[in-house]
Amino acid sequence: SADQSILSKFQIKKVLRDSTREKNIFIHGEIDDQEAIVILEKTPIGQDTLVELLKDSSLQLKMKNDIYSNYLLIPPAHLNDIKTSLICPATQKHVKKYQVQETFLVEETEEDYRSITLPYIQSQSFSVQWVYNILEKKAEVERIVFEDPDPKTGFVLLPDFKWDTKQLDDLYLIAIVRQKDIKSLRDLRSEHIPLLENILKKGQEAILQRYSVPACKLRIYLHYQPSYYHLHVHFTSLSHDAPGSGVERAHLLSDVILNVKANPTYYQHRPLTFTLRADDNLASKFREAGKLPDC
Ligand code: M7G
Repeated sequence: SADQSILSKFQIKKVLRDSTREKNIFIHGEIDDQEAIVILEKTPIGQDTLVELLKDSSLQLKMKNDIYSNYLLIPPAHLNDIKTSLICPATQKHVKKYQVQETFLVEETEEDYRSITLPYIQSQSFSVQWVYNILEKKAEVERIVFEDPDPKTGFVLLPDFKWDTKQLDDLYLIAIVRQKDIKSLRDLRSEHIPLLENILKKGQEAILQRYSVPACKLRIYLHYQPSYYHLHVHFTSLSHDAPGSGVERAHLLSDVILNVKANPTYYQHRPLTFTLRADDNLASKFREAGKLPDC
């Protein structure tokens, strides 16, 4: 099929990022004259595959010294796969997103949001077509783990793009809200409390049911800034160091609920801090406004 041979047509232009620690590589290239990004990642050794891995692999001794030895273990093919993501056609903004870049911390006031961030979001954020495809059942239909059809408090829960669902070690799901007019954390007000509580409770229940992972093992949060300005909530395994789960980007859903309960317009008025990438157009806007004086 077309999908079988697609990577053989990939012409490498540049390696955007290469992490020996995360064991992944992000490559910019072209497929049939279209810009493309390929992400290759070695996945965790799932505990449930251990017995098979030790029993059915072939083993080559590489070195031995006293009590110490190294082997090369060659697993059966189905335990040796590489998670592969493809974005095609990719925009220049995708290329920037995956390129290693210097980052700056910036504090965005209510006024900065109105005068800098909002116009930027409206003019040049990523398309959310993929989100609408999920909500309208045009893509990933069979991957849905749970859905609540309520137009106000409803959402769709499914595995994130970054999770191949093969092992629970790096569990990663997202809940996409049905309402289309909530861009981000900044838009959340007291009227959204029932929505947020619904996502928290039913999301936890659905993950317990499907994956037997209890709420106390989950990190449930929103990103600010997100890449995609249609409200969604991240559910990641507490034991997995998911990218974007650090304090400069992740806002725990439980804290968000408490903040909005204590102050209905908390997220409209509070300055919010996040990082900007040096080559991001939003960084230029903040710099022009004098918000990054030393950077
Ligand atoms: P974000 O905070 O807006 O941006 O989160 P980030 O990608 O910079 O973290 C969006 C989340 O949606 C990320 O965790 C993505 O991996 C995930 N995601 C992105 N796309 C394009 C898709 C998709 O097509 N399907 C699914 N299931 N998840 C996606």
